[in-house]
Amino acid sequence: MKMKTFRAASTPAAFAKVKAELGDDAVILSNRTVDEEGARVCEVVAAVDPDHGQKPKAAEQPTQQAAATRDTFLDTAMNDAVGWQKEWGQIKGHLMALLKPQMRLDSLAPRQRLALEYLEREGVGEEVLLKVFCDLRESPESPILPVMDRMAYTKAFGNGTWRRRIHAFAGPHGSGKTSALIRLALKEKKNRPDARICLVSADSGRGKGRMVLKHYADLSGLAFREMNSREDCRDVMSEASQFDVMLIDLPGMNGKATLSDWMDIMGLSSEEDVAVHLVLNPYYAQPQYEMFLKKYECPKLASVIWTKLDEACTFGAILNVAHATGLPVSALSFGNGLKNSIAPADRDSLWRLIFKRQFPGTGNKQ
Ligand SMILES: Nc1nc2c(ncn2[C@@H]2O[C@H](COP(=O)(O)OP(=O)(O)OP(=O)(O)O)[C@@H](O)[C@H]2O)c(=O)[nH]1
Ligand SMILES: [Mg+2]
Repeated sequence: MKMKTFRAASTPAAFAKVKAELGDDAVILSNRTVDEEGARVCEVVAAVDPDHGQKPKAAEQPTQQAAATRDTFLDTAMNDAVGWQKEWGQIKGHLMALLKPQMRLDSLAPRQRLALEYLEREGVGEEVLLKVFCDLRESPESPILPVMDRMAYTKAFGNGTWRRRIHAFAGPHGSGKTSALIRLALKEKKNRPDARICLVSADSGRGKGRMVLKHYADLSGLAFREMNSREDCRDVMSEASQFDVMLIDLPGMNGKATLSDWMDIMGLSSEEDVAVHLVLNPYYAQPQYEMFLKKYECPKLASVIWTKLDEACTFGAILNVAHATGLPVSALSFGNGLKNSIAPADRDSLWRLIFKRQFPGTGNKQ
């Protein structure tokens, strides 16, 4: 990864320099205004993977003989990840077309059939429906929820449930990362008034999010730090042991940038005590989820926080993402106000939301 700092009189001029030198694949790591000999200049730190997009040279391509081993074959296939995924998607499509007629709903108990039909209307994907169908058919006498527990589970955010001290909020632009972070921090403060909580803004590109975070930190007596470079990150991490909880507001990833690369560049990937929570809304189209899950995939990913539930009319995406990632749901947000609009997720609230459209603790229906 090649990293470089660019300075110019304005942000567009600095971005133009980045593009001219590092090309379109450059990832913007920070963007701020600095003082240079009395003048205000824009400073942009950008990085690019020099190997990105380069095809291996002919001499480096595996020979037919070498490709004969299983590992080399797999490596070669995975290097062509786009083609491989496309093919796998097609194979899955064919499999589903073959399996769907086997999914005979009349072989289920009536209430099981109703539950499955309901989930289908909620936008639960075919692959997930088939799994639910098989599980239900295996247990015709069983109530629905114990079977559904195999599809999705919760791990409530806060209140000492999580062993990790540092929690980073990642996700697409505007998904509700900063709001969720602030509201969960305030909840934690209320539940544990003695807890030492630090809010960290790593989203320097978006002045508003940073200001809002600082504002609430000042207002509520929480510590506030900024993290715009690898050095800042190292400093913030060195302070982590002084806090009980550290909540980091990560930036949305632009263009081809991935969270995993960003974490590597910032030095966060090697931090043991970090859990990343993916903040998503339940009303994206399925291909969009697939894209986000790739973009935000990283070894530290530990849960999904669902926000803007109040703006959604179906909740099937929650099960689809749980199935695709195997991650628990840690919080549910259902309003843009500060009060009574977010709740740590628990089993009861998850299934009430999905099957009854009730928001946590309110009994309110969508
Ligand atoms: N209706 C509704 N609005 C929400 C919810 N959570 C957040 N919002 C609103 O969504 C908008 C974006 O929220 P942010 O917290 O700024 O989102 P973000 O992911 O930090 O956005 P960026 O930093 O710009 O990427 C704000 O207007 C929030 O008030 C929710 O659960 N319901
Ligand atoms: Mg934000």
